[in-house]
Amino acid sequence: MNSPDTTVQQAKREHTRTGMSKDAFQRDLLDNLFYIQGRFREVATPHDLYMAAAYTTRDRLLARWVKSAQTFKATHARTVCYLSAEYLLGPHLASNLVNLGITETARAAAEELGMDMDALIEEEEEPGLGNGGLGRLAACFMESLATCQIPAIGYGIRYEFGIFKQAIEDGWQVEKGDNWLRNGNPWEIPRPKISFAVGFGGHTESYRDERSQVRLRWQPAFEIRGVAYDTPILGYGSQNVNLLRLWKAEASESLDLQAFNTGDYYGAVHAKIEAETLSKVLYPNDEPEAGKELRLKQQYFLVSCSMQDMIRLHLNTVGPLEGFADKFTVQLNDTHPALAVAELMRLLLDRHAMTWEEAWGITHKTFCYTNHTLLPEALETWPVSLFERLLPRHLEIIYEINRRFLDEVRMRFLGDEARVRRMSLIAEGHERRVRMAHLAVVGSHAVNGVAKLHSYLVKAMLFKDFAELWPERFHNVTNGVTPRRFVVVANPRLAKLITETCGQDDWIRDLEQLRALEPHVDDAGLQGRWQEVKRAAKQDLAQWMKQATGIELDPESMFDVQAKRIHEYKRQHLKVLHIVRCYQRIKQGQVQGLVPRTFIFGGKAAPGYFMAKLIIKLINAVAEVVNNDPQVNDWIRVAFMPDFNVKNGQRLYPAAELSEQISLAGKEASGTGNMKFSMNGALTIGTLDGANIEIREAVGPENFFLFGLTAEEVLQRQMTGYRPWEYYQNDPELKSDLDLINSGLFSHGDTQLFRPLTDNLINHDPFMVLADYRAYLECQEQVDRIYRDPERWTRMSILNVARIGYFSSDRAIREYAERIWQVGPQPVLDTEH
Ligand code: GPU
Repeated sequence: MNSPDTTVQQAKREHTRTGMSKDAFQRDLLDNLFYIQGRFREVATPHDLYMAAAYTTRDRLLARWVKSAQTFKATHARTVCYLSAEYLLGPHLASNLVNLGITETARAAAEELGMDMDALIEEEEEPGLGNGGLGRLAACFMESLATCQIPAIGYGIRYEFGIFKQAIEDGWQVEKGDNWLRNGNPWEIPRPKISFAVGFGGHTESYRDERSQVRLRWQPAFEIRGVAYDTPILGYGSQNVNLLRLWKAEASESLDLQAFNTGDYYGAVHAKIEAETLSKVLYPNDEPEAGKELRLKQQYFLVSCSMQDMIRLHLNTVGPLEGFADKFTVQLNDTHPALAVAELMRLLLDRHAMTWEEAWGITHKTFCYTNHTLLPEALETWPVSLFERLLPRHLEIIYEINRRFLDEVRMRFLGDEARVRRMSLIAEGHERRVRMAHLAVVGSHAVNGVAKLHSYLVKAMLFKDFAELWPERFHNVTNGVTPRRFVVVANPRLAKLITETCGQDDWIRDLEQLRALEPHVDDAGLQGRWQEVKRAAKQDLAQWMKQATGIELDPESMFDVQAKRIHEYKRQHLKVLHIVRCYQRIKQGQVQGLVPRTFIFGGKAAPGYFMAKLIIKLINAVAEVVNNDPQVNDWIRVAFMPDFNVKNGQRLYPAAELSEQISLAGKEASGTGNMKFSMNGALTIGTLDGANIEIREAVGPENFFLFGLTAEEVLQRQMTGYRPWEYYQNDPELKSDLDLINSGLFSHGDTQLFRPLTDNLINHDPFMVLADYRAYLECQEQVDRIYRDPERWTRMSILNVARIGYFSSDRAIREYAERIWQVGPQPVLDTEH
């Protein structure tokens, strides 16, 4: 509370518009309500109040933003450009308040006006500009870059419709449009002056330049424009603000003009609409869209606008482009932006008249590439014919990159034409295709995977030939997540308890300091409070779930959660088999040793992924039977959280006690949900896959429930021939669980509904669910045993948090900065504006 005296003094010192005191915040809240929303307190809707709070918060970060831009300009700071087709940002308000350090001030200001800050925060609709882990990683990285004071620009697409909203109807997933911009977006600033033409189609031609050199140029058939929309990304405990620059597609003016002049009004408007479809919608698949022309156009649109913008910035600040790779380092977030390699080459060759050698030297020094998957179906390739039609100049450049590259391969591996074919940027076959991953590896000086095992497999399997040619190019940077959003914002009670126990809140910007919890692990006082914090979060979730789904959760039971995209390799159906087993045991009276549990699922299925949608239906079908059977619903309940997104994830992580990370070993590149759960005190049951392995090492094997085949065993089984039906025939419980699913019990007598799923498991089982079933059940019994000893469980939970510091995205960013980007911090000073 400010006394009247200090308030007066503060008001004098403070900028009248952006003061950080409670009174200034309060005044501006009302001011913005009036001048921006045109409302007064009595008639304002919760959404009006949210908007007023958002603008009030935005005003307060603008000074930092401008200061950052000035600093980076003046110091010629080396800048990281993160190129990503996805940013799964989550709501901004709460996290910006935390990073500005004014959460309590804003809360108090709102409260005095009779507003509930939590209700305002709840009003915000999140920008769902991503599918899952890859998009959320980009968002965590942007926040950590600012926290680590590394100048960065995130480039992406301003999709008008983000990832669909998921509703559950009759147990099935139903997709609803995500019209997130409907009510306006207070966090972005449009930059109509920052816009670039992007060409498509047409042909290439040669001409003689002023020095009579023969050069090539591209004459596109049509052009559209990309316009910049900027969103500031705040760091925590630093004044640094980084830029997220998203491109919106619009009709190019020249095209408009042409049509209007010829009197073709309809044609002109139509062309505009056509152009705008380019950034209309995010592809809702976390695998490439086979042959979708619009998707390739989106990728090129992103890449072309971003590379042109970097060149503009370079010419404006540094000057001649020779030093481009010293000013910028560009990270390719998977292969979606890999075309940037060809686009930078084109710009340097055709627009800036460099020689091939000069242009390639710069390009190769500029790019780095992160691979996020080993799944063959997720590796992007595009038909050469599509390139020919859409990007003829880029295809020529890719051919020339390939020609020079394959010469190098031939020199190193004389006579090994099989290797040349394997490594080529072009896959030969009945339809020739461009391999985007090969383009990314050849065009970058650093390639990394996202967890130790994954990076090892990238080198040993996926890019084996490349690793033999260029071993020094390959790295590992294990993923991380931001503790600001996933602990401080999502779980304020836990944050408070940690701060009180550690005696300070430095852990928020230096997560390794969570170690200070460890000496207190046996302290009964801490354990009691730790349990209360978890209990309160479970109650919050139960309340939300009741209102959202009608399902009543019992906060006394263990909350066992699997939340992630629905995918066969992630094995949500293995979890279902466990639930069916529990159901049968309870029905048969075998409740000895069983612990009451609530099974909670969350996750979206790609709209065209039939099997994933059937898994959702199965979960809800089992839930319906289990939850309505009084014989079992004291023991177990099942809930499917609709529309799992960042916002809903923030409700889930604090309440989870058991985190399900049960993918088939070797399939999950890293996983990042595993880190979010553990950071909130959930214990993990998991396979030796992705970052699970490193989490287990960090928290101690005795504090992690491990089961299942190793990646190596998986490969062996697959080589010697895996026969899932043998498991089905030889394990009576497994057989009975699968048979029960087919009995119609969960499907109102329909014995065919789940056949595609069960038949696939019994006859093919590509992700070895049946092979890991028994080990999984046994491990779950171990979970029950330990849960029955709350002290022991709590101890393990505290140790998970105390030792999870490594998985902060700040650590990941520091590793990229040192090992991949060679870039250091550029602090922005806190001076009067
Ligand atoms: N991932 Br490729 C996605 O979310 N989308 C993709 O298109 C591809 C990968 C995920 C991985 O599945 C996950 O294991 C990883 O933690 C995450 O990227 C971030 O690296």
